[in-house]
Amino acid sequence: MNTNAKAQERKNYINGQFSGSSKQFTKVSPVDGSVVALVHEADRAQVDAAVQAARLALKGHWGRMSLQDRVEMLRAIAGGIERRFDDFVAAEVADTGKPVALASHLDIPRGAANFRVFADIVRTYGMDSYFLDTPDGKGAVNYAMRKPLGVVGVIAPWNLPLLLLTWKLAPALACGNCVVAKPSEETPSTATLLAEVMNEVGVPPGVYNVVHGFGPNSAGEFITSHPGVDAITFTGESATGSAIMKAVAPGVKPISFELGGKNPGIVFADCDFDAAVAGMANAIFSNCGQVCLAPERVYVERPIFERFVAGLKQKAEAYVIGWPSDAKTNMGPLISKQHREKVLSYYALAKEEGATVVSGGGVPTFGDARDSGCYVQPTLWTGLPEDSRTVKEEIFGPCAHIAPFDDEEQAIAMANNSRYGLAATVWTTNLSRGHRVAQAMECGIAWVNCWFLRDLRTPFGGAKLSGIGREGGLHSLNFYSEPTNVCIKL
Ligand code: NAD
Ligand code: 6OD
Repeated sequence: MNTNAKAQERKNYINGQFSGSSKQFTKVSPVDGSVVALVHEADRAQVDAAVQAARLALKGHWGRMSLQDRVEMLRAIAGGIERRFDDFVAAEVADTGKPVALASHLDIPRGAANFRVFADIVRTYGMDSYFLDTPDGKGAVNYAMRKPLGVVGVIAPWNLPLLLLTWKLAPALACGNCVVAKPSEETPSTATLLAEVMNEVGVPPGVYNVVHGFGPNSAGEFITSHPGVDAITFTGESATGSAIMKAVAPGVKPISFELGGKNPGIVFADCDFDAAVAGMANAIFSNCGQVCLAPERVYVERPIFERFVAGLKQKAEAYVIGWPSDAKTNMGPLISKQHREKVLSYYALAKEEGATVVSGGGVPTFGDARDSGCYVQPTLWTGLPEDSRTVKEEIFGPCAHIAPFDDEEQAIAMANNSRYGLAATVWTTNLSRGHRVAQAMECGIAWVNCWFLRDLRTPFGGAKLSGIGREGGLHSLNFYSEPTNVCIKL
């Protein structure tokens, strides 16, 4: 697969039509700096048109479509993604530089699966209904029913572009909403391909609109401040979440936020050592560390500390960093030059703060076009105090600090000593301890002897700075719909 293929045009998709803009920006490959896409930035009028189209679609075909037909439409979208699987993989890889193997096994299959999962769940989605006794003996029937929220603004990040867009889009459509979506400026492509699929399978115009652009003073802000948008669902940085919260406050709109993390991994001396080393390495380094759930703080029980650090170092140094299309590659570049500067600033900061660099800490060199890309070395540190910025702040790169602990209570306290609360992973063969520690974690999802594994019907989201609300299964359907409580006196 050639990431240097001719640059693609990525247009907005409004009311079932692809529309260009007077202003365009280039999307460059993080692999070698070549231009991969020319992106049409939506102006305010185009965002208005997208919102207007979504409102009309709500009143039109989509609003009147039976649940069964909508479910069939969601399945058709999943099928459409699968039919164009190679196109989606190529587009995701070109934008992100992630290994083809990763996009083929995770991003694109999950993009399709999200539509199938919510097609299944929405079919059996029921609500409360009660019979009330009344003094006249005739009674009343009280039931609640759910309606779409209306027009939902979906704002997505760049790390798992199709997966995270569809994680919100699929339940929003399942509930009968229409959507104005804004993919990240770094990853405009799969959201645009999805528009082609929507067209191909006959999703009515206006149901799914895509507007390209940035956040402030661009499509992101035009959506969040738009009076015609009824709800905002957002995945991204906590600071962006805070800015969006301010923008939606005047309209008192529902929000669902999946935000940043500084996740702990806790490894007890009684763990299955090899499984824990492999599992933690995978959690820290997958997608070049650009996963909100990745542990950047690792706590290891003192008797196995040195051995564990050595084991992780060996794994870090075995990563094959390279071309996305090379089957041996299991680590790609960071998303952009700007993000690489941020990650490298933490590599420098860790040293200033007194870290021992166990592994990595720099930039790999290749002697070819990849030297113009955004690669960094997988990096591990020890020796930092818990209040150092490297241990406190989200870096979002392939790196982690490893610290020892002496007992369970201390491990829990260290893990919870964070303003974030997204995820935790605990490694132990003592299942009672696994339950105990998982339940003590101040976060939205706690794994024991695994990571990233979950049934999509369970709640997903974060505590503290890591988010507001939960999505997944019925939790998503609850967010993307509005109940009306009806009581009928008989
Ligand atoms: P980001 O917040 O910079 O951008 C996310 C999206 O918001 C982009 O589409 C961007 O254009 C848009 N945006 C930026 N400013 C905006 C504004 N003022 N108004 C409206 N839209 C705006 O995040 P990112 O760099 O794309 O993604 C990385 C971050 O996302 C990390 O912090 C990571 O932890 C987090 N993340 C969280 C989850 C989760 O499920 N909790 C999942 C993935 C990523
Ligand atoms: O698996 C998911 O549904 C999900 N929301 C994953 C988030 C990953 C963050 O980078």
